[in-house]
Amino acid sequence: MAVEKEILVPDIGDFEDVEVIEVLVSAGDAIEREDSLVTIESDKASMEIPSPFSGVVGEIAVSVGQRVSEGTLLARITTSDAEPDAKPIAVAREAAARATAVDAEPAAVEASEPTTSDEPRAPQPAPALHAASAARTAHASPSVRRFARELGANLDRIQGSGRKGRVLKQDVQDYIKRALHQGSPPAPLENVLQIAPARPVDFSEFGEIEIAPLNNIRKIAARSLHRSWATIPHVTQFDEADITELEAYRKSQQIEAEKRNVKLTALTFVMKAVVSTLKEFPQFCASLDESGDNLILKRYFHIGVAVDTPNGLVVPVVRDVDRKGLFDLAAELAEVSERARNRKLTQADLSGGCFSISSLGGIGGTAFTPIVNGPEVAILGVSRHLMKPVHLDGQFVPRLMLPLSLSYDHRVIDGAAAARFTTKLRGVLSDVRNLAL
Ligand code: CAO
Repeated sequence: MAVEKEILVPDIGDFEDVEVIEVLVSAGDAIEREDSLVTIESDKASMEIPSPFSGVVGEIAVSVGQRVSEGTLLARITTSDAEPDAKPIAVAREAAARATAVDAEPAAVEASEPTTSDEPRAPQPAPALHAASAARTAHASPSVRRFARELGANLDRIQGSGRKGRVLKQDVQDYIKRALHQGSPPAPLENVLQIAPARPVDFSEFGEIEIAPLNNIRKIAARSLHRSWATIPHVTQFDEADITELEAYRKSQQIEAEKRNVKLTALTFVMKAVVSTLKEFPQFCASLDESGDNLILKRYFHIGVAVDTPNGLVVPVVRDVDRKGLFDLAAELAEVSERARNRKLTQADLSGGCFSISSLGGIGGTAFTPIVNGPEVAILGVSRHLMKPVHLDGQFVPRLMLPLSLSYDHRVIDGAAAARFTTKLRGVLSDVRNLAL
């Protein structure tokens, strides 16, 4: 008979109130005992929490960004009756210690290798984020895994000279040396771009330095920006919208905005104009599916807005922009960016976007090349508007021009479509009649 069991965060040593940075399973997944469920990360290290049972995942009770401690419910798993009760994870504390020792020398880490095949696996220091399979099967300490990952070497292909075939740092170095000396293309290297790793530089040789650890927001943003930059073929289309009339209209609404206690900036109009344009260009409001063979077209209009916070960039999502008026949107934008700056955003605030806007208009600059916020396929950059001489009806007239930078995923969007999109967008922004959007 099937039985539903709860999986709680086990004893994770001194780790408390740590952030979930990855959820590795989904509801409905059939999992084996010891399959990793989530990755958690403290300021010092990350680790994976394994399932103590085999079974089928029912509810996932945590999401990325949520903070957990020992005892927090992670998931419910439906197991068969035959599945033995989980043994307490007696080695968790050691595992946590190993995780904090991520940069320790291999020998020191090896001494604490505690797990036997009969025991549930303790939370594991996270292996490579993108090359996890290699790190999972080879025996190596976290520091050696990290070292191999940085060099793009697949641990599975390296013969370990340590106890029980454990791969040591020296083994990785020898492997890389051999690969380079063979003069052959670096086929054994897993780095698909086949770029030689940069030589480490000791900057203190050249002057005084200070080490500033990156906070979690920056680290998580860095990962997704890096993923998007490396996996999406980007092209950026530039354009300018004449917003002279729009600006006059915006100013005419200031008294009403003050009455409602909202700040009506150009960005609110851009959000509405983008949605109006997306309706005509549905492939910009889409994501590629996992196979890469199908485009998932979204019939809703949830727009991500990049917010600059003291802790780094975050992109909360404003939902159903098509159904909201300008003042409501302005109020929501102010509210969500305030929460972003106070680190009060939830995972729900950060998910579900169709298309993102990054506005640097309040700061400056003439144009930039924003990175697509994958799995979305396009992002609009907005720069500072400027009064410019524009040739109209045989003479130069001063017009307020808003620079637009549309980056898009060229696998999904053709250059001609992108040019049509920005042309439509500038048309919507330029014609004050569109303000009754
Ligand atoms: N041109 C000229 N001025 C502009 C403008 C534009 N395109 N857009 C806004 N402004 C003005 C506003 O009117 C406001 O003027 P006042 O102070 O005189 O009222 C001022 O600039 C500041 O605006 P704001 O930043 O408070 O408001 P916003 O609605 O334009 O933007 C938000 C809100 C949250 C998006 C913004 O504060 C922010 O964080 N921007 C940075 C986003 C970012 O970092 N992007 C880069 C990510 S990497 O791709």
